Amino acid sequence: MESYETLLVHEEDGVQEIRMNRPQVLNALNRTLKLELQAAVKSAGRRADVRVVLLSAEGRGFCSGQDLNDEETDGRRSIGESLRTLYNPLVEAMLGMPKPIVAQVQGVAAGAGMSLALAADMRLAGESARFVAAFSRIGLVPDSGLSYMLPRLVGLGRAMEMAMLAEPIEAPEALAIGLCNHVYPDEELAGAAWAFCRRLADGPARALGLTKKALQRGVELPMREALQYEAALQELAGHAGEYVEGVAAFKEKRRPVYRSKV
Ligand code: T3D
Repeated sequence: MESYETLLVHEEDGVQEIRMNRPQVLNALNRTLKLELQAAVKSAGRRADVRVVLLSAEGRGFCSGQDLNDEETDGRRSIGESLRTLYNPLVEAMLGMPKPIVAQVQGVAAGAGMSLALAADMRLAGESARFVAAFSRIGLVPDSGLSYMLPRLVGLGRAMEMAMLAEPIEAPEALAIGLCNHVYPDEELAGAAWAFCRRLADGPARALGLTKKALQRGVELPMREALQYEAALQELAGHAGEYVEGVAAFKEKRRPVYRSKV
């Protein structure tokens, strides 16, 4: 396994935890962290034995977004270039990976840190979690996929308000509006996240990868194309051993055992 300067990586039972490790700045994204996240996520995507990725963070915050001390902020630097080379490939790797990614969010997820949480497939939050679309606070616009993911998760009007006023959305509200999937007491969050990921890792990895694709495309396609796309994916799933095992387990009244890799 690779070693990193700004990440801690740990694997067990088909789950790979990628933990951001710059707690002193609430895991602000400096160049090294962005490059290492990109490398780690791509590597997890390629590894057949990694069935689920857990994106987590060290310390009291999940991620405070772009490290404001790491780059010039005098208005002359090309932020577009920074997004195209450092942030967008990471977000694309997360969305394109045919495996579930779960974000474990405690404390603040701000700016591009919120975008990363939203690029995960599911979000488990601690009671301390707060999501802040901080971009407008410093005169920027939503980036790193936030403008794409946020309206899909919470609806256009709500997303507009969050992006323009940049007020923190606390855990109970985040749960109520679908910004996170579950909220746990902070001290139980890590255990709950691992249990959640282990359940996913016990599932039919190939079918879950296709499910991710189906739902991502389902929110974009016209109804007829969505039906066609489902049929095409189901054709793939139906010819894989997971389906045979799933039905056999049902008939034999036992739990299915899925060993397929992705
Ligand atoms: O290339 C590009 O620029 C691409 C663009 C990327 C898009 C973005 O992500 S834009 C958004 C950038 N992020 C922000 O604007 C957030 C800035 N931070 C904050 O507003 C607050 O720190 C938080 C709301 C996130 C948390 O507040 P709080 O009170 O819980 O903590 P704090 O005391 O402000 O922060 C703790 C430390 O972390 C502090 O350092 P210190 O004083 O203890 O030495 C603070 O300076 C540092 N810190 C927090 N956020 C960042 C940071 N240092 C660098 N960059 C940060 N983003």
